[in-house]
Amino acid sequence: MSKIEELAQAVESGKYKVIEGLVSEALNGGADPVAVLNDGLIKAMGVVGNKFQKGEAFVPEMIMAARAMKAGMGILKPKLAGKPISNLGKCVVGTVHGDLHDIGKNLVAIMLESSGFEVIDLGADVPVEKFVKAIKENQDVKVVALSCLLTTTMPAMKETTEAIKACGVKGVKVLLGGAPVTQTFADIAGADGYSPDAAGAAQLAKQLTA
Ligand code: B1M
Repeated sequence: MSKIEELAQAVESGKYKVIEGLVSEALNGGADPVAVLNDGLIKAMGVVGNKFQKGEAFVPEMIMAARAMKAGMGILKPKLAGKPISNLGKCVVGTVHGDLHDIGKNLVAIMLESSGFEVIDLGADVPVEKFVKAIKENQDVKVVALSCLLTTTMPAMKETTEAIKACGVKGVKVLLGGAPVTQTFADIAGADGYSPDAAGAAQLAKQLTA
């Protein structure tokens, strides 16, 4: 079994205490950080999610897996982010209100930062007003990246997008993403773009602000 497979199994089993060591071993053994992320951490989270859907795993298992993912990201983040190449302006990032999922949002923040944006991360379960306040209080906000993981919080994506567009600060691009979101939904919500993954979100942010 490869180190990455071992890592994925440990995340699936929620063995968060061994994750830092396994990520370090994989990296020291020459594994590509992006492969460690995609084939190790993210893949395992998908497996846990599928088990949850089938009633084979429950919320405590999801919490353990999320804790494992967080431990792994602590080691992986510096390898993924590197140093910002330039200052492309500010991006406000957050998971919309009602939604506590923040792992994908954190990845989006890392990718934006590594692309040269200054990231203002508002966290998860963020009220509409907090996004608007962040845009008004920080000059040079070019992009707002909104995340949601629940179908029930998709309306909050639309509500937040509409409030940002109506807040009086011109030129701010709104990007949407997260498992239930599609390009069609992003169009309906009035957003400027959609990306299925974190790397794509950073690319799109650069394109839209070039
Ligand atoms: Co929850 N959960 N969860 N959960 N959870 C899901 C999302 C679920 C799909 C599981 C399932 O049923 N298969 C399901 C949602 C079903 C639905 O709505 N259709 C679900 C549910 C039901 C729930 C609760 C309601 C469970 C309950 O209490 N009964 C509850 C809701 C709490 C709340 O938010 N109010 C809940 C709670 C939790 C935990 C707290 C236990 C934990 C979250 C911990 C945390 O985030 N700190 C958790 C977890 C871990 C999951 C799963 C297993 C993993 C999510 C994850 O982190 N994936 C998830 C199942 C799954 O996804 N397979 C599940 C890894 C992450 C890297 O992927 O966030 O999708 P993701 O990000 C991707 C892309 O989506 C994209 O980029 C990333 C990849 O590069 N992306 C963006 C994300 N945001 C973007 C923004 C962008 C662009 C791209 O901006 C432009």
